[in-house]
Amino acid sequence: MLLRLLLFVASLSLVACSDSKLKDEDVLLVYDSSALSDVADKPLDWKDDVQWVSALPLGNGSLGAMVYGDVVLDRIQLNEESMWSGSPQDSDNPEALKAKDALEGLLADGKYAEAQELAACTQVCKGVGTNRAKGYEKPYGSFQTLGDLWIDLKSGSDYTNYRRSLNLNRAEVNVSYMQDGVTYKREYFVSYPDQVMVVRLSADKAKSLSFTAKLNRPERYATHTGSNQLIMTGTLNDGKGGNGLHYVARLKAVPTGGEVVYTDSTLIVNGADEVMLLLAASTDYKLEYPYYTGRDYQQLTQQRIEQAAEKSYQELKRRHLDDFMSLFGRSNFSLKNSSGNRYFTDSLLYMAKNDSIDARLYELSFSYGKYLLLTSSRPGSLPANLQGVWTNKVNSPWNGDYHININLPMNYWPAEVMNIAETHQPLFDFIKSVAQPGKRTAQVHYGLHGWTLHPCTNIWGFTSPGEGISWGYYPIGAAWMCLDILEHYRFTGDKQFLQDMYITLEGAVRFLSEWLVKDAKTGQYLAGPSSSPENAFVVGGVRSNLTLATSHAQQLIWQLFTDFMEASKVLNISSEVVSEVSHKLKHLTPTPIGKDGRLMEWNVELEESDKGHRHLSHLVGLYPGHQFNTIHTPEYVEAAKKSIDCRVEHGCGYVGWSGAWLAGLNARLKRPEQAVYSLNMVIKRMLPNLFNLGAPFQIEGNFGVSAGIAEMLLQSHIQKEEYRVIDILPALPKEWNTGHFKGLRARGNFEVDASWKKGDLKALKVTSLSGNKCMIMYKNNILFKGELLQNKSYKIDV
Ligand code: FUC
Repeated sequence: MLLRLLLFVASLSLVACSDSKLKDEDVLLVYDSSALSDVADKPLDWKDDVQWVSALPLGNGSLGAMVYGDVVLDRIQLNEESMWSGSPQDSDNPEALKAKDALEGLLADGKYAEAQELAACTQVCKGVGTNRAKGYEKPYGSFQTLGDLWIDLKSGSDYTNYRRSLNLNRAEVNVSYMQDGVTYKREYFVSYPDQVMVVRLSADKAKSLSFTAKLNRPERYATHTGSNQLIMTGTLNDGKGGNGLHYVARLKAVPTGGEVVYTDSTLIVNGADEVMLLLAASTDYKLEYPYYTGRDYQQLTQQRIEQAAEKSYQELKRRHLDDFMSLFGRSNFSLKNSSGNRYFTDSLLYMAKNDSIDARLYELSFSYGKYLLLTSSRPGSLPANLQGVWTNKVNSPWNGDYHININLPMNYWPAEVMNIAETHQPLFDFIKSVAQPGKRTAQVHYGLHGWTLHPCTNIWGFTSPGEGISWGYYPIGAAWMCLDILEHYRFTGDKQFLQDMYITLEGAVRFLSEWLVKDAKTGQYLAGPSSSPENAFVVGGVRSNLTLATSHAQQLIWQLFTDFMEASKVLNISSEVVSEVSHKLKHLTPTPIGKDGRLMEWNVELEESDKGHRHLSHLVGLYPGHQFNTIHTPEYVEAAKKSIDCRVEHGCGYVGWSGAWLAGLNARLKRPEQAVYSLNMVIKRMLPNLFNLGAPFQIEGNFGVSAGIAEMLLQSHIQKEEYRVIDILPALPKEWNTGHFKGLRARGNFEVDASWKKGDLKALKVTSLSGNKCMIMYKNNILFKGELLQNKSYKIDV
């Protein structure tokens, strides 16, 4: 490490005047030290976690792999998106409805402590719910590791020239080293078109490859051989004392030279020149309410592996690269003062932790979020969960589930702006699916129409509240989940999609519209009993969480209703729900501003128990929502600044996603230095493989950072009359003095490229993919106002 740092210092001037243009193949995480193998036999302890977050992630939405790349005993930790324990459960609690009116009454009278007590025994799920994040042996379940592929090369002699890298542009890991005069290479990728993982081992001397491969997992597995494959199968715990999902993983070797022998527990290769390993895996899970099962996983995986084995390595690779590079390459971001790839990723991180953030790390962070979304969320897959598609545990942190009160929404913040809207599809399929059990929850808990869900959900359609009020009572969940629907439409202009999602959107709207409480004095509409995740206030020394009309709930409802009205207008739909929502939207009680000028978190001035709380829930209307913005609501913008500054002053931002959220908020406030400061908080704490550190690894911080960077470069959330406002470099910090971005998307279906030098915009190209009107702004000046013809690129005078 020391040597690398010295090299860095010595070559700084060289870096500064070098050509900073990012070449495709430059988007790399690169390491020169081998992952350690001394913890290989202890798969679940903390030491292993340290190794795990040094391993390099690959994936295709459904399959995930973490490549350790060790010379002697390679380990590839495996995931399959639906490896979930648990099973469907009825956890809706009829006691909730009986107490609903009393709860509203107590809150209307300001009797918060009593309300909290009543809620604690009524407004929670029936049964054990998520089991407070230890759901793996309960019906709630947990996302689990598929296990490990071990490749034991049994060669203990010294090696040199070790290098391990992850090429983000090609979604490929490479390992190379020299041993006994032979250069060995390994290439790993997970193919979306062929739905298999491919590992090629090669050497520059014939017959040099001999190894034994195994598959195992921490529990519930057996291996056998058949059809020239090593096969691992098992059933997962259903959480009710029986068996849940069935799974299979199949491993096959295609050698050049040498021989392959399969036993019931191993795949042995002797004296090959080169070997291609193929792995396919699946469970019998189906995203179909109410049973969630029925996929022919055996047949599917058998077909996938045999079809892949008929193709050459080159063909599989070409198909993988054609698919991945065409998506990844649509956008990029590059800074002039970046060091390119001269420095190893761990050196860049080491410097960052010592307050010297190389511009390269911003570029990598931007690209990494894009990479991780493309590898954990693709059409046909489940959405990216709390850890994307990667976990090495049987009980993942927070069950590796879907948290709605920030984490799942943040996962998708970069999807549209980074021009990879395809990654958004799994979220929409999932929303449609949870809307079904969510209908039952809306009826049982609230006696209302439509559907809802609370802060935690899983692949089994769990939509009830959690078992604790402070975090688990969140009737507003569907509102946040559904915001992505209109965002996708605004970015793509896809009316068919909007039509397809309308009923689901209407269901969420219907529930919330009925849930509103009319204030007898003002006639305004207040959100029902709700929390401001996961903050508390203190009254008379007692901590409570619930009030009517929390700012968070009011803002989400405003956004959802606004979105619904827009969708109804686009689709030319008028209905009773539309008229009702149009009326209620006009009479929603506004977010109040406090005596100290801050945007208030609750609808009366209450002292927050944690002034630096990590959640920024009462600012959701500023970002990612559109309710508050610099053009239409300057007074709220000022109040938001005060709220944010107070939060930061008291320590907010040190949880990855929280810092990333602050970056986006500050970008919307056009505060570049605060935005980059927020990003730095997250970047400095990244794990060795650049995974975001939540408390353990949580992926939404990675996505939030990418989205935050994009928000600093380009904004399009404001519609002014018939013009979409496209703001170029709205929050450019001095650290990013010279650079360019390409292929970012703006709402209204525009694609934008820009370059700048010494802080000034130098070139700008805008393409309208729908032929829409826009107003292009730079530093508060209008560069262009008018209509752009469809599919024509315009160079805008700067
Ligand atoms: C929310 C957050 C926690 C964590 C969890 C997964 O509940 O408050 O910090 O991110 O989700």
